[in-house]
Amino acid sequence: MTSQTSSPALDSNAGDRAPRDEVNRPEILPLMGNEAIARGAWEAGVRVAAAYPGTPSTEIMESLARFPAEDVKAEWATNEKVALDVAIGASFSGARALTSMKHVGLNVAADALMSQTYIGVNGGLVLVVCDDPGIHSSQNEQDTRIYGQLAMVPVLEPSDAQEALDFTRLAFDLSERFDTPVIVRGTTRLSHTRSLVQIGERTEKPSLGFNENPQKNVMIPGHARLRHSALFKREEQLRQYFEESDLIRWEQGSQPIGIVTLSTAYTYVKELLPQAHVLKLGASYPLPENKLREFCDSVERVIVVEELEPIVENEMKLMGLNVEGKSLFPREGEFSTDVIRAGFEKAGILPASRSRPELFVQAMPRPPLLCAGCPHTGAYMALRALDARVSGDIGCYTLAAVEPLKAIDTTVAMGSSIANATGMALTGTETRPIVATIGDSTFLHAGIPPLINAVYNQVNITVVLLDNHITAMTGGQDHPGTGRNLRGEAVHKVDYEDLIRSLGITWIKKIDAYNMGNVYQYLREATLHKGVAVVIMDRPCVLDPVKIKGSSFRVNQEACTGCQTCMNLGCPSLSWTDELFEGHRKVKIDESSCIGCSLCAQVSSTNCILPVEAFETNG
Ligand SMILES: Cc1ncc(C[n+]2csc(CCOP(=O)(O)OP(=O)(O)O)c2C)c(N)n1
Repeated sequence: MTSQTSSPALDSNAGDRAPRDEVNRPEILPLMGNEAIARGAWEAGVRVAAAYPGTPSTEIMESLARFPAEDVKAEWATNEKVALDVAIGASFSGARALTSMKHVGLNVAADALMSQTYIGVNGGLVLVVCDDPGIHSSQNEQDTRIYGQLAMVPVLEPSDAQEALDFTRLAFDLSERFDTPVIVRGTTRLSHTRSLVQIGERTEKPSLGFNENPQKNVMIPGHARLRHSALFKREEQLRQYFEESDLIRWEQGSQPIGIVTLSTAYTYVKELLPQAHVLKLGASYPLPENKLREFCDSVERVIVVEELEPIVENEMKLMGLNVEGKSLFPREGEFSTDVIRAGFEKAGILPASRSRPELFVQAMPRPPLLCAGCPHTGAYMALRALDARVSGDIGCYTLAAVEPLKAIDTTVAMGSSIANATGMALTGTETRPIVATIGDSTFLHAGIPPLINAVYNQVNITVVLLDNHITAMTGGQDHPGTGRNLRGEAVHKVDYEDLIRSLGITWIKKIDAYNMGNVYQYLREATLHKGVAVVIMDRPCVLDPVKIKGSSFRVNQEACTGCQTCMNLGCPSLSWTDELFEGHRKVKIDESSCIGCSLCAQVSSTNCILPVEAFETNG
């Protein structure tokens, strides 16, 4: 399952690549930011691209996979570090390479980045990292630009889809010219906004071949010390470049106010203060100090408008420049025209707005819910009944932490569940059975080392592997456990039972996640086992590859006592009747959304839920 695109040249499944002459035609297309990034990389002659999915970055690799296979090998990797290392390997071999990830993915990949920045590149190496201001779909809100400073690699900051293409293309040139990995930083707003983009042709980059240079390619202390000094020279060269580059754009205004801004914040500034002087930074690291000084000298007051952390503001203050920024704008959450307007009002630059009529009807807040028939539901229902201490992980199943399932006690980061459970077990103070729950994609991403560690350290924990045969949370991407790659080709499929057994675990049960009797029974048995026990919940996601729909179920209203057991599943197809029957409501099922998983019928205490056919035959 891949995301939709509207680009004629790109509009196909990842498996069906577009013919070469079709994609090479220059034209103007409406592209999503992520598609534009993919296009920019392809035009730059990228040969190898690898990623692990993560909102808002996922469509970059899906889009790249639609370009001709002979141009670019675009692959899903098992995690972001693996993806970056694959790209690094391709760069070593002289090809242009790209990896893309969400902001937290860079935490996983950071170890490799922090060495690679010393090594530099052979073929151009670009990391596209997409931040999630406002935490629409993540576990935190960190600002990738701090990694740019830490790794001393240039960070380019497109503000719209055209720049997404242009900056990505340029990033490869900068990478080779300055011998550095380059970060192209996006945000949700950039990734998922669509606008008209002038596309170009692909520039073929013949392979540079492997560069035999152990002093540069092998990071042992003696080499790393020399390379560390090279970073400071490189930083200075990049600074000089940005001083002159048109990535830094000074837009003359008629007001005595100067705004320094970047990324999508630029577009809000232009909308609100069309008359201000604007210094638009196409790159946030390293900063062009002379240009910034000149700009500050030319206006009476300088305000920095940047989403998330005060990176540019603090740097400018360190330069001794008198600027304002986070005293006016929040350091958290996503920017919008309203947020920026409020800051300018506080600064006295815009008149305080009267209470404005609501322009949009606010959508009713909806609680996050697992899908009707989600195979993760039963396991959590059972774990609640077992009164287990559940360490959770990241995936659709994280939603079982909230009402009504409320069956997860902790969730930290991808792959944390098993080691968190291990730590709980090591304390010896937990009286409840300790259970880690983890999805199949997350298990392959970062769940295997902690499972080895749990066996090694001889703890008593149960691991529930929620195998829905897909990466559901990010839209249904394949992974090594699905037996298909990004191009839709059949590849080796990981056998979880064999894998887990090979780690020294003897208690393994694979069960159908829809068989509630087995789910209760085997989870209970697993928690009584001494050592590490693994239960594999085996059932495909209801949305993969198309929505699965079996026979719907219906409530026999006469028999329903309103006992609530079925409602505890949190299934969105179930709701209470509006009318009262002898003082209480009964349950009804929306038959159009019910997919017939039968979980509600199985847990019902009065056997009042039956397939619709049962009602039809009984009249
Ligand atoms: C480090 C990191 N990379 C990527 C993501 C995005 N992401 C969230 S959950 C998830 C995987 C979910 O797949 P799975 O574990 O199989 O559970 P499912 O959603 O299918 O139930 C991904 C890729 C993330 N949150 N953190």
